[in-house]
Amino acid sequence: MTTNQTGPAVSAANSLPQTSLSQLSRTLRPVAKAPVRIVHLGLGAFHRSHQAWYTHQAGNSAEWGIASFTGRRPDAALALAEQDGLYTVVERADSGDSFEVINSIVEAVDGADVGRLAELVAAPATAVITLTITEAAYRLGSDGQLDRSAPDVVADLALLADGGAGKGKPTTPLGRLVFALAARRAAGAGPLAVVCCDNLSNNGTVAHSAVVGLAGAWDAELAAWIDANISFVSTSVDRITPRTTEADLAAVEAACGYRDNSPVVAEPFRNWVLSGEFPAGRPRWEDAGAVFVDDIEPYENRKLWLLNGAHSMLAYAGQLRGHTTVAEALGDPLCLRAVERFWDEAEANLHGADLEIPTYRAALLERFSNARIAHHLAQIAMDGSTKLRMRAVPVLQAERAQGRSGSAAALVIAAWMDFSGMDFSATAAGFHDPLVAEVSAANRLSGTGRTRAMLALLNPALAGDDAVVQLIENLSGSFSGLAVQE
Ligand code: CS2
Repeated sequence: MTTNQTGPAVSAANSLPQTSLSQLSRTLRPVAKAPVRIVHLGLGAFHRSHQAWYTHQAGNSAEWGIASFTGRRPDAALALAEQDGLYTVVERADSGDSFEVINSIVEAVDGADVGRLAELVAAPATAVITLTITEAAYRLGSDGQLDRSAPDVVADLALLADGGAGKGKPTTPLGRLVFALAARRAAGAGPLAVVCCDNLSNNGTVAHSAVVGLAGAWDAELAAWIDANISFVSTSVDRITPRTTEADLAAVEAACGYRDNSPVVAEPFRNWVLSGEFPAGRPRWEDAGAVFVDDIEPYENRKLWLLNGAHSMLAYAGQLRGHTTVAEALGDPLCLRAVERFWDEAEANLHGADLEIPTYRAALLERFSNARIAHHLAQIAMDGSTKLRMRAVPVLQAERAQGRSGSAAALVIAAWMDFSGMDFSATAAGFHDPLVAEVSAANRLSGTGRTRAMLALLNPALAGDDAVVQLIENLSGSFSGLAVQE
């Protein structure tokens, strides 16, 4: 085992008595807890391996504590609160694991506690709000605007219209955020930065329009205040972080000698590119390698198309071929070939001197084939209708605008369609998508009608293009009937 030198002293494997992480908190928090200056929405594995890790590493980390709120369920907050916010990042390389205890999360809160959220966001010391609420949670329609007809958006708008503090509290992450920003405005606590860390193109702009759209439907003056006072920072985030398993808990206990109920396993690679203003200050994330740029789009597209686009290709093609993890799917020549062809198309539409695409592609192959990271395709396959709008549709559109077919990008969409028609009754993950009802309705059609209806969920303009519909229909079945015998 190796341990990371920058972490608190937990390096002596098995030298500690079997104990829980909370019992060690005094040793592991060498100084007093940092004050809350960051509020996070979306306390999950990725937040802990990425933003919380970067904050822990920042040179001024003692000044920047995070209060992290869960989304739908309280479990992650309860587990983390029981160990005083401390948890282990297991960095899983091909060559072995290293362990580091992270202490930047100073408060872990059930997302339903909207009162505490409002209190913290309204506090003058709070300078940054980070978001990992999932792509689907922005509730964007296929036109890229807030879908005001989504049932939970309708419900939140009704609650907000009721005065927010009335009978109930908003349940969507953005509804909660808008409610909390109203409290900040009322407190006169001034500007801050909202940092979107979800895999969306132009994620700062998207978060801005979704938040202002929701606020405006409630209170036009609040929307104007948000516009004038809240900086929406765009970021490209990257660190492969599969869901934590029981085996991971056991691995930490065996190597570190303490029981951690909330460890997180991640690859050694990490990347964070940010663009935007921080009117109330920020941690020195650059100390941990974060990069601040003026124009984020080329970096964002490189990551969304090459990494996430390939992930989606592998998720659908791989599961149609009977694979379970990214590394397994990449080992299948048919899937690898589909990924390489998709990368060729994406690359032709990525411009920027310092993007170093060949190096980036080579690194991706290495990262994806890290078989010690069991990254489940079923996890990546979720919410395909939202993800493909960012990962495959732009490449297909760019290719066609150049007079080329875009068949590799179309293949991602065809694989998603085929995948959505699989029999999920025997699978634990099932088919998970914000448009599950619409997908089921489309799957009751057949032939061109089905293809067109599915495509309309991603992009109505493409669905109106007969040539694209035909292209995708012809590609349907490319990975079916070829299931690999395990
Ligand atoms: C994945 C991402 O689940 C998914 O959709 O493509 O979570 C991916 O692992 C991260 O963006 C890597 O940084």
